[in-house]
Amino acid sequence: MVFGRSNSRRPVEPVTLKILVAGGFGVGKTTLVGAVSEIRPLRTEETLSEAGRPVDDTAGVEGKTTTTVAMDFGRITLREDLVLYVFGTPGQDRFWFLWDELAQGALGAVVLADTRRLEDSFAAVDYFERRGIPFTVAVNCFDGAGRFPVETVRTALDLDPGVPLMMCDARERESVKEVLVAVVEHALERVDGSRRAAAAT
Ligand SMILES: Nc1nc2c(ncn2[C@@H]2O[C@H](COP(=O)(O)OP(=O)(O)O)[C@@H](O)[C@H]2O)c(=O)[nH]1
Ligand SMILES: [Mg+2]
Repeated sequence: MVFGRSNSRRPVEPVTLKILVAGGFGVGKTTLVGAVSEIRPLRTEETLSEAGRPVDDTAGVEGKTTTTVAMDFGRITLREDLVLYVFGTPGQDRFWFLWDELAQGALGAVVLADTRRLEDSFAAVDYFERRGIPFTVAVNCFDGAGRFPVETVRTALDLDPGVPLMMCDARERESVKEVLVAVVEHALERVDGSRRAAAAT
């Protein structure tokens, strides 16, 4: 049978999942999306203008001269049958109105954190907790930033025990891939868990 099911060479239609990347200004969201994307990432960066300077606090974000006005967008094929669309959320408070749009249909999220400015990631953690969107926290290990034990970061961010927390380098494709795989696994476990709970009732 030529057209039988056993024809394993038939191209598969991949499942596409949407993942958000959030975290404070300068934490490495644009870098992360750029590191993994197979397509030229869509970026909406602008040179920090004089006008933006009082709003965009660059203290501790040395050498950063651009700011993402709206968002980053990239795509990565994790497996032949699994493609992620990765959206970097805008870091600045004045773009909060975009978050609810971006969060529509998202499977899960990564909250990037910088140990020098952990408080900048509180809002993102809060946002996903409130909306019940599964997320993992990835500490972007900047050179010169203090290395803290994972548990210290967990306590400082007041994370639930079930939230995965990992270290990463937003510039390294393999490191970012590990983070994205962790988010997908975490989100799918949650879906699985609630299915089982529903079946038990
Ligand atoms: N040393 C180091 N620099 C990084 C890392 N990730 C990002 N950067 C730099 O930090 C700055 C801010 O990163 P960016 O991705 O623009 O932050 P965003 O505002 O969250 O999009 C840029 O100059 C990056 O090159 C990292 O893991 N290590
Ligand atoms: Mg950015």
